[in-house]
Amino acid sequence: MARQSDPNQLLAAAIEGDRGAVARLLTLIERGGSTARDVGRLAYPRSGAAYTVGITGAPGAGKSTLTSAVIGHLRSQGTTLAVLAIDPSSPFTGGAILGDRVRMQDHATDPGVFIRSMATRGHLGGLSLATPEAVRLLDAVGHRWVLVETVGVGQVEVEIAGKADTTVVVVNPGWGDSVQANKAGLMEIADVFVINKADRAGVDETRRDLEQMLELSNLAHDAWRPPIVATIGSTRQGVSEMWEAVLSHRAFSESTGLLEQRRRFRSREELREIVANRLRERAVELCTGDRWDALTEDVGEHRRDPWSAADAMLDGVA
Ligand SMILES: Nc1nc2c(ncn2[C@@H]2O[C@H](COP(=O)(O)OP(=O)(O)OP(=O)(O)O)[C@@H](O)[C@H]2O)c(=O)[nH]1
Ligand SMILES: [Mg+2]
Repeated sequence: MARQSDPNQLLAAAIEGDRGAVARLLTLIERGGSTARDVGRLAYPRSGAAYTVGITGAPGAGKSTLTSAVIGHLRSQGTTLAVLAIDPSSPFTGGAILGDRVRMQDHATDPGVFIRSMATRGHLGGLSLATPEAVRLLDAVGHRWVLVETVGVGQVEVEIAGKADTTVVVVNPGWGDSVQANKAGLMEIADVFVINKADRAGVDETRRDLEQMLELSNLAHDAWRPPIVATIGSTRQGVSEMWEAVLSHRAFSESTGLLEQRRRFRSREELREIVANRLRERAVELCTGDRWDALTEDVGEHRRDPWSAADAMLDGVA
């Protein structure tokens, strides 16, 4: 077995198909810090061939059920894949993740699927940097399809969800009344809409609502128009149509240059975030020591305004 913490050896083992090594590397990424950066540097040159599909929507919309159905669909065609379930709040051993595990356990012993839940609570820059890094690792060890399940509630979650090559937004009949999702944000990132729980009433109204919102969003005539697919996750009804819609979007993105354009945009944003994060870490280091104590004392005593105190702290810092 590879030494437990050496990223080089772990990556070599992971590329040879050692699933434990992949899991261990993902844990290192999850923890953040300098080891996570080492893993990222090693994985980077080997990445670039995977295609990522984000599955997002309100809590309980059926994302995990659909993900599990998509796994079944792809595995029946002999396609291998990796799945990341991103949980923004629970720690790695938390209960919510167990829920995902339970629903995906049909696939637990299938060597053609790698499933992992990720949580990165408490890290600076946490999820938004760890998610692309985790995807890159799965890419580097040979996965060609990576599915990422994220909850589309807040701004940050929706931003993470929108970082996939194709984003599937899962809604339910009666979505119009739901307050548990960032609707405007989800409308913006959707490449495919899925109305799941189509066994319930209100599918046609929801379809009309979505179409109306698409009309209002003023899509350019040559832009991709997100298709709307109805599914029943629990019986897999509509799941092959949902996957067909993903494949159509992929073909459109690849042939029009949209994919390339999105990936460039994403890498620029990631770089910007890494720089901002480094500066934030540097700020934490900087705000200690005698000079800091003296300046905070001055500001506390109203002898000095915080702006000039900050200037004094930053004096000589590049
Ligand atoms: N009636 C009905 N229930 C469904 C359908 N799809 C999923 N469910 C049920 O809806 C519940 C939530 O499904 P999940 O797949 O866990 O939803 P999720 O979006 O992954 O939930 P979180 O990860 O907690 O945000 C479960 O009890 C499913 O069995 C469907 O098409 N119809
Ligand atoms: Mg889920």
